[in-house]
Amino acid sequence: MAIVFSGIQPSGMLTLGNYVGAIRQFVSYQEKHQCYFCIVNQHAITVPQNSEELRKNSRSLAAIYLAAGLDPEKVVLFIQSEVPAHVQLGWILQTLSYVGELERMTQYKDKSRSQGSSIPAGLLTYPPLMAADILLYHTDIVPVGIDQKQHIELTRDLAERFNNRYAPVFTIPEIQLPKVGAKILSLQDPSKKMSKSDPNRLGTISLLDPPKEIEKKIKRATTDSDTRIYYDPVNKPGISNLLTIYSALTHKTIDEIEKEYQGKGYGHLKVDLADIIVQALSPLQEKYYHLIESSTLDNILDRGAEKANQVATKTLSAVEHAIGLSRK
Ligand code: ATP
Ligand code: LTN
Repeated sequence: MAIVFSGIQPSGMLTLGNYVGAIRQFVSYQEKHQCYFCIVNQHAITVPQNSEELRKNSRSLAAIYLAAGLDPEKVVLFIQSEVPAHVQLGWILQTLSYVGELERMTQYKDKSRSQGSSIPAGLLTYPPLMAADILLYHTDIVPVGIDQKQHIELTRDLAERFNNRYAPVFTIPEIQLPKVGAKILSLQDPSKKMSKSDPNRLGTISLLDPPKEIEKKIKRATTDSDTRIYYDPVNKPGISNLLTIYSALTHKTIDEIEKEYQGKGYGHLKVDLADIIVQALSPLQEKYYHLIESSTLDNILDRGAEKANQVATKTLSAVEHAIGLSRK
């Protein structure tokens, strides 16, 4: 059975971008693959976090994973900091990483820009920790949005570097992007991706937004002065983003949607799209509010950490043995 691993940072309430680009893909793997899904809280602290918020967001992300349809009997769901092998292997992979290749990561460049002159070193050394997350589980497939492509390529390079230098311990993982919606854009600034830490809430649809909020945000989404509805991401990024969301949530092709809206205005498309999003999110929201109150969440996370620890410590031992860090 192929092994799947992915992680999401508990850095705020998830967005429609996280849903289409990541979580929805996760659910499709659980029947036929061995899946590990992680709440990567140690990645989240690469930028300042409030401790109460971080705790709340981690729990909330666990509830979202389950509300989206992940079955804890089929997948291993756990919190990164409860499996110490992640930082242990992360350190080892840092020693194999070159500062130059880490400095070339676009997520590092983007996130360090907003940190002024005090850039946390963890922002730079984030990718070897992400590589550790993936490599500990002998992962074959990593479902993510396109913004993570560069990190997955680095993970593959680090795995190969280790295997060549020491011993063939690691599986080389493959990235898996969604067919539609690998990069959902901000509704306010379609030159940027929709992001859960974007302070402009109008640009982002949160998975817990009530229907009125969704309608308002879609209605105010940036479009252009033309009135025709067609897909042209260069000249019409706003409307193209709305078409992408529409297609991702209905499984209609962009072509089919363009035909359906021939001769109709943006307002028409926006009203229908808001309704499609509300319909897609309402079952998830209902399950979420039920789960967040229940104590089963803690049991699931405890069991997840236990299973993840079993696999991760074994891989870490093999790595330490290959390097000569263990006594035997
Ligand atoms: P932050 O704003 O804190 O950096 P984020 O919203 O970018 O967070 P992550 O936790 O970094 O979210 O990403 C979780 C997963 O969601 C990753 O697989 C990422 O590729 C995917 N993802 C994030 N934003 C989008 C988006 N706008 N479109 C498609 N996929 C996305
Ligand atoms: N870097 C990712 C989050 C992440 C991840 C992972 C994704 C951390 N570890 C392992 C896939 C596999 C992000 O910023 N979205």
